[in-house]
Amino acid sequence: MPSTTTELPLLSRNGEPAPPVRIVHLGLGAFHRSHQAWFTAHASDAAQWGIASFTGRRPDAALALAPQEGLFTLVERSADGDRFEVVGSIAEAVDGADTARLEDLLAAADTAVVTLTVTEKVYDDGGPDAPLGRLVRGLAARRAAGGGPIAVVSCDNLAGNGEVARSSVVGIAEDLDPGLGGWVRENVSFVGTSVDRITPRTTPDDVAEVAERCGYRDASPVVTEPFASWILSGDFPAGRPAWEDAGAQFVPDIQPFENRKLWLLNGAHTLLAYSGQLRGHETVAEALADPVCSSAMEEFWDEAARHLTLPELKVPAYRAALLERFANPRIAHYLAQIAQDGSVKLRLRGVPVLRAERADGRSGLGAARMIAAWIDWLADAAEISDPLLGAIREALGRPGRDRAEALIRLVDADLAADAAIVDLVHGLLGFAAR
Ligand code: CS2
Repeated sequence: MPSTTTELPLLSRNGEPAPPVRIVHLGLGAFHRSHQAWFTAHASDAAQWGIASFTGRRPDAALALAPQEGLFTLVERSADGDRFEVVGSIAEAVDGADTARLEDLLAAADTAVVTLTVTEKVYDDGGPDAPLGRLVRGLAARRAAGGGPIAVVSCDNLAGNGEVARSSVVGIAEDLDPGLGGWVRENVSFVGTSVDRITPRTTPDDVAEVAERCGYRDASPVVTEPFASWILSGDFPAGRPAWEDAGAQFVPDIQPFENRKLWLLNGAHTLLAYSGQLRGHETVAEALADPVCSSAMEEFWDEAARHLTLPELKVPAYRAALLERFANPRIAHYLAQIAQDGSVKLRLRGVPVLRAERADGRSGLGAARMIAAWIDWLADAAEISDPLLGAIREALGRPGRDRAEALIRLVDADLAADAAIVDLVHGLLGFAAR
């Protein structure tokens, strides 16, 4: 065994070819690798499906993966220990600024699928240099080359992500050229999905552990939980990998599944992220062990569950599984990471439950508590990362109930116009105080 990590060989394909690119991905991050790249590598036809994965704002992930030929180690971390696996489905790791490569690949008839993990907030960003603007220019190249129909698969945590992607992409295409808008409508299938795999940030300790346990150097391993779920709904006009071999489910109607995931998993995350940090916790597992946080979570779950009525959703079993996943003592999932972009996440994770509860004549206390925890956390936070940061700061400058109302307005204007909701949220402030 060499004495230092630098003497170890770099992870490599050892002359074996990478699978041919037939999937283009935008948003090369850890979640893409633990999820879509892993599902693709586990399809029975994996040898025919390579991914060209493009970074978003920074090229770092491409710079780390390119020297190791797109390969990376997936560390599946369970309560009992770690399992290591080299994932080979990423055939090319590309700097997102390389739009010429993106356009070439999208123009190619062999490219059948585009997957997206661009984060929730990006779907509102119609700028030409934003990821969806780049995608539209790639689709223009496909139209010009006669590349044929293609599927776009959003893997972001948004209700109706397929439809949201469709309206953003069609809107940008139409602004560019009405003919292109029409082509997109007719040739691009927007597939809706619900994606799930808890994937915290990789730490330097994880990199060192892979070197020690695997005997090679990997600059960019990914750590994830054993659980993985992918539920999809829509057409793939140019084909797709046999993802069902890896456990993906294809359903006629995605919405109930997406609501279950967004409300129960992501909603609980958001509630724990704010209430937990207010109480001095750093990780999901720590917050869960605090009865103030866990009882707020259960209260919110009870509300959400009233609107998740399809028997196939198996809500009690799903909740039990979540408790186990969140408590995984070896996954350090930082609350600060989840707390980012709160204005967007609350809109998707808490507001629909609050509205549904009120429509049924109930108070929506559990969902209101999620908003209250956010407001308290904003007032206390050393660092806030949110697309509405300027407006948040302005609202934080106001006193008492006005502040609550201004912040609620950033999440949902209708809620802020309802005095009873503002009073409810305002009255809940401080519930997670230490
Ligand atoms: C989390 C998600 O950061 C967050 O907002 O709620 O990334 C969550 O871990 C994934 O959706 C799990 O599948």
